Amino acid sequence: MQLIGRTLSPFVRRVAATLAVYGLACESLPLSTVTDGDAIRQRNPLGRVPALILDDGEVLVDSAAILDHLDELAGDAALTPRLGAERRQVLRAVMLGVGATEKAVAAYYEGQRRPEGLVWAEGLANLEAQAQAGFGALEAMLTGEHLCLGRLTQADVTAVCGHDFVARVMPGLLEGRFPRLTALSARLNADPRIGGTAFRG
Ligand SMILES: N[C@@H](CCC(=O)N[C@@H](CS)C(=O)NCC(=O)O)C(=O)O
Repeated sequence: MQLIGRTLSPFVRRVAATLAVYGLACESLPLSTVTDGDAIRQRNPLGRVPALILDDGEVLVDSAAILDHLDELAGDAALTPRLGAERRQVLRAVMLGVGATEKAVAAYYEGQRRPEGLVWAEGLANLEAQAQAGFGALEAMLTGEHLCLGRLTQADVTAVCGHDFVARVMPGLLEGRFPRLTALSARLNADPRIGGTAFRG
């Protein structure tokens, strides 16, 4: 398998971390959406990362669809339970993490990638507030070591990948507001399977 994209992207990173937790071998092709657009579009017409190329050449796009496949490979060790109330609970927390991260990524593009003078301040503030509300909901859920089920799940992995992205590119958005999430990040990053996927660029 080959994973397309740099782990600066929280969506690429949650795939890379999940691969590592499952012990699945995968080559990394760290293409950047900023400088390698053509090469990414050859593999994903949307020009987005992550994409996962399977050994037979099939290409999976979007981290959710990729994780769905990896969970199938992992069987009972999957980080998202297969059925029922436990699955719903984990997926709710995963989607809060995904949603908060999507809003943070959009805020990053609005605030830091747009030409100066073309930034829509009200829209940016709204995106930041949405991201903070999502992370705030996760913070409120974090009453123990993990977000759900008292053990490591995809909710933890996704939340930490989103948190770490924001801590790196927009630290002001976190600014001590989410201490339990920050502590979860420290705990998960101490695990080399997850810490080893942190972007070092
Ligand atoms: N829903 C997608 C989101 C992926 C995504 O937004 N990737 C960003 C990098 S963080 C990207 O490729 N942006 C480039 C673009 O959309 O042009 C997923 O979960 O994989």
